[in-house]
Amino acid sequence: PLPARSPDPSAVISDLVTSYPPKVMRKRRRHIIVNDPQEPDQIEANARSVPGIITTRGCCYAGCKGVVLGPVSDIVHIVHGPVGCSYYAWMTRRNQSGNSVDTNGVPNYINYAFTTDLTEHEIIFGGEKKLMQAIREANEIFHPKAIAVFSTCPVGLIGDDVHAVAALAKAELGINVFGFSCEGYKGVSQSAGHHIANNGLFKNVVGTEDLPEEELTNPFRINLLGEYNIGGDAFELERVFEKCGFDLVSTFSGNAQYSDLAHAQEANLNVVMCHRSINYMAEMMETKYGIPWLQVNFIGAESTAKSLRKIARYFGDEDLIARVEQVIAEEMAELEPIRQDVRSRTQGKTVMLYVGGSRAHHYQALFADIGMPTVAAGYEFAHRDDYEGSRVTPTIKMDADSRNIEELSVSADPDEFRARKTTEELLALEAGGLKFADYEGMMPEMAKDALVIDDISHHELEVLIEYYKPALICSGIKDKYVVEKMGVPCKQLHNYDYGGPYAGFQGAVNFYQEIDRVVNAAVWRFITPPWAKQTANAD
Ligand code: CFM
Ligand code: HCA
Repeated sequence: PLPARSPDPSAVISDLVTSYPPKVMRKRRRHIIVNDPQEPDQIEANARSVPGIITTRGCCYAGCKGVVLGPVSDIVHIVHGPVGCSYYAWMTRRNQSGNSVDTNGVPNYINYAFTTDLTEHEIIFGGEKKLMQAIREANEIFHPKAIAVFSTCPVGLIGDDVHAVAALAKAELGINVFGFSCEGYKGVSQSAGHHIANNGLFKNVVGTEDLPEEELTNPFRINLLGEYNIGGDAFELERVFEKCGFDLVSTFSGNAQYSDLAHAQEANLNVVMCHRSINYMAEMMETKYGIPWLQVNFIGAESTAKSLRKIARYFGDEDLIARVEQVIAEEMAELEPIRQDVRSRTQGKTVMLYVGGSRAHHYQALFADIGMPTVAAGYEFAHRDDYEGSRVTPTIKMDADSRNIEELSVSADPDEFRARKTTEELLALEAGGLKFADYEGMMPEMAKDALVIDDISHHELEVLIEYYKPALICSGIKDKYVVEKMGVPCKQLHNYDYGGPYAGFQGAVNFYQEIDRVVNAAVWRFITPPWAKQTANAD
């Protein structure tokens, strides 16, 4: 629940938008909702930001290259564009890779920034030749398994055909080369880039390799979709999965190598962390390979336990379920004393979260672990389904006599799906009360009367700080220091500042301890926020 002394949300809303011109006011108003978890209201999302408003969103190229493809460590990612597009995306997201250079012969190019460095000459005469030259050069120096090419804004404007160049290079070099038309200006945010990346990966990489039979013995084979190994999150999840007995076939795309993605179709289940960035892949794999997917949240100890149980329940194996329970018990026993101790100092302190397309939801669970209520939250670029969730929880239903599928939640052709499973497997799934894509969203899990704001502007954030005076704000680099100058600590939930991992059990412990230090640091008391100074002057 919200703290008793929370401000009246309707007063807050009118102050949030009151200084805008009428048209902008009407527009922005539709992006702000007073939450009702039982009946989530419709929120305007995934719409164009109002020009002149300071948004924290990123671009299509960022979503495609930076987010979805970038973490794959042994693909050479060539940015076709001016040098700045490559340079300013270099290492800032803190996606990590476990393979050091040339471990087992698998290279790691994460520390490099490759670009064609488009200049005036190419803008006028075209950049395709320079791109071809860059691909050849990268191939000669590094001999990678694959090269991906990413278009930046000018590429679309001058009309370079990156796909034609990639096809020529593929034929010439005999390695997989593929391009992405992810020009920054496309769509309204990085969300468009996620979609383009998903489509390209599915078309050019997934299903191009197989696993040998001996690697298919564990039936609990999963892909982890939408986990990008920021601050080492994927390392912790790999540890937990191994302990539980799940075989992690591939992660899209944290700590991933090209081949992992190329044989991802060998998994039996897709578990989806960041729905926003990778739901397209889950849907396409379900349709083409009959692999069902379910949503998970490994942020927060309670959520991690819940998600592990969900996966075990899906497979329905008694030994697996028991082992998962044992892992949860062990991990919780270690974590619980630390959580209790931290909680004694964090209980009731409030937090606001404005991040991306999934963390503003997921991290609420981690704060709930230590008794910190979320008074307001929003995404930069998520869609309505990420906010409102879906009440549809379809199950598999079988006619036991004819052994036909009567009802199936997956969008795959039922016959094709059945062909991949034995009747016994299907009956077991049905008996286990299997729920496929049981969708979760931000609003159903937030307190009543909490404020939900999409694509928040800097102005609105300042108004909210004055009203709520939260103990902590979670956001990104574009507003971190504005917030801290107002005397409120700001934790970056994109790159975790210098910290992490925060996922899983050990990650949760890291986070509890850091948040404890941040919200209880004396330094914030010595900063006089601007509104306090204004009041003093007025008096
Ligand atoms: Fe998914 Fe992400 Fe996020 Fe995202 Fe991003 Fe990110 Fe994010 Mo920054 S994929 S939506 S586009 S969880 S880069 S690792 S932190 S905005 S909340
Ligand atoms: C991006 C990447 C970003 C930016 C973070 C921020 C990230 O959107 O291009 O604004 O602080 O996580 O690195 O989301």
